[in-house]
Amino acid sequence: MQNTKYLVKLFSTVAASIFMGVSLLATTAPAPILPVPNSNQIIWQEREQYMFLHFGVNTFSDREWGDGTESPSSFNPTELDARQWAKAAKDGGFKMLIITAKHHDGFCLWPSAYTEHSVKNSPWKEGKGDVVKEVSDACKELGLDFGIYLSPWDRNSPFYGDSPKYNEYYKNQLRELLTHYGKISMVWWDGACGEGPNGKRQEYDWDGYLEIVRELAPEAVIFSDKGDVRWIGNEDGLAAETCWSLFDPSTVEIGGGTQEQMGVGNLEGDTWAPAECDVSIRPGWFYHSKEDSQVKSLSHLLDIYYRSVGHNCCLHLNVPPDRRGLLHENDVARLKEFNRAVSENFKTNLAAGKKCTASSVRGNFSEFAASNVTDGDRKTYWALDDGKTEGTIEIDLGEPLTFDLVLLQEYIELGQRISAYHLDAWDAKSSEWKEIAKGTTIGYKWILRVPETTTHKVRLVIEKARACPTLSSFELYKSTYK
Ligand code: FUL
Repeated sequence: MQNTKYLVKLFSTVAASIFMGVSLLATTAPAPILPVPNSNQIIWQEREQYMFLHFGVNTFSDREWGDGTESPSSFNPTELDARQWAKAAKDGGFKMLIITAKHHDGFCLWPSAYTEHSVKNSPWKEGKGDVVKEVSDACKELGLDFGIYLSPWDRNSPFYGDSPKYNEYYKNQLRELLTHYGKISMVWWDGACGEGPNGKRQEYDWDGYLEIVRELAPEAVIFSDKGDVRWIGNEDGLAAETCWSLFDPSTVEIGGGTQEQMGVGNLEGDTWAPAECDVSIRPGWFYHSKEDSQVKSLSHLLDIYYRSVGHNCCLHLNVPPDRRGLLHENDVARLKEFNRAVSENFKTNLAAGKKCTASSVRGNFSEFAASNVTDGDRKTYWALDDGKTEGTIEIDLGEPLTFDLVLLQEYIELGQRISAYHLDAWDAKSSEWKEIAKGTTIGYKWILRVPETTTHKVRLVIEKARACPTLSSFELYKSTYK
């Protein structure tokens, strides 16, 4: 008996050492520094931009927040066409649509079996319509991902404030949405909370809600103050000059996160929770005809783009359908312009395939060569040896070229590492390096807008990092649209 035990132990020790030896030989890559993104979060981040659709009874009452007393008969779009929404999103370069299946007024855009306050009691399609289905079908048809906003705050439900009863109601609605419409890629939770008709404040069962999403929509990321994706802390679509995807959820209450807590993230955070920048293309979230002339300008949207997608976040741009059930012509035209401008500005990477050299390369392995940053492949990266947290990478353009945008990416699969850097351009006249930009974080993507610079050499100097840095892109562009 003793002998058998000994042999089993010996065998497992030998097997473990062989396994470790093999994996050490096979992985020369830097060890991940925690926290790191999961696969859903990577897919989310790579979408970069997706669209919000605020639509419901507010569209017809001309309000931003309904109080729950609106009659379902007010909901009557005359030409609703979710394909038009999806097409406009696609033409704008957006990869996913998120619909307000239920906003704070409690009106449901799908025929929920748990309430009468829904499209089923509206004149639209004689009560036989389902907006959520139309949007999810349009997304499938046009190859977009689809997600839902389901407001926990419900000013119509008689159960609201009777906490267990309302939680059950909310969970039932979640189940309906997560099982009837195919793949759900995002669940968007607003933290707003109020009192019910009984004068009591509703206590949400966030853990219970979460369990349902994980079970029924395993591919979905959850937007919440304590979610897979956090809020950037403002509704202007703008991230700060430092933006960590690392976060410490214990510092916030759901619905209570401030810009200071949410914006920068936490260098010491133990959770990967990158930020989303949400903003409306118009002043309001819902459609109001008086705002037809207030659609954000192209330069405003570009500024938002640089400070959201270009600041390690995703952009969630709201474009509200109007009373016809169409996106307004002005918004559709602006979306097209926006996509044209972004595509044009980032069309020609002046550094592509140019000669790159670095202060050092991890183990001198070609797998981690400096040239990985100019090969246009996010999955290949330059890396330094363990313990090295400073380094320089230089691109020789071969001739003087002019740029005003610099795009940097870390290989976030191994964690976000870099915390301070600067960018130098070679000044041929004085034969010295001149600093043209300074930064802190990079993460998935950071875009630096620099003064128009003409040079034949640029370098990135990494000054500080949480662990040996990885860099997958170092690209230079000259913008056409400002
Ligand atoms: C806020 C809501 O109160 C607004 O109406 C809108 O839905 C926005 C996206 O979130 O908290």
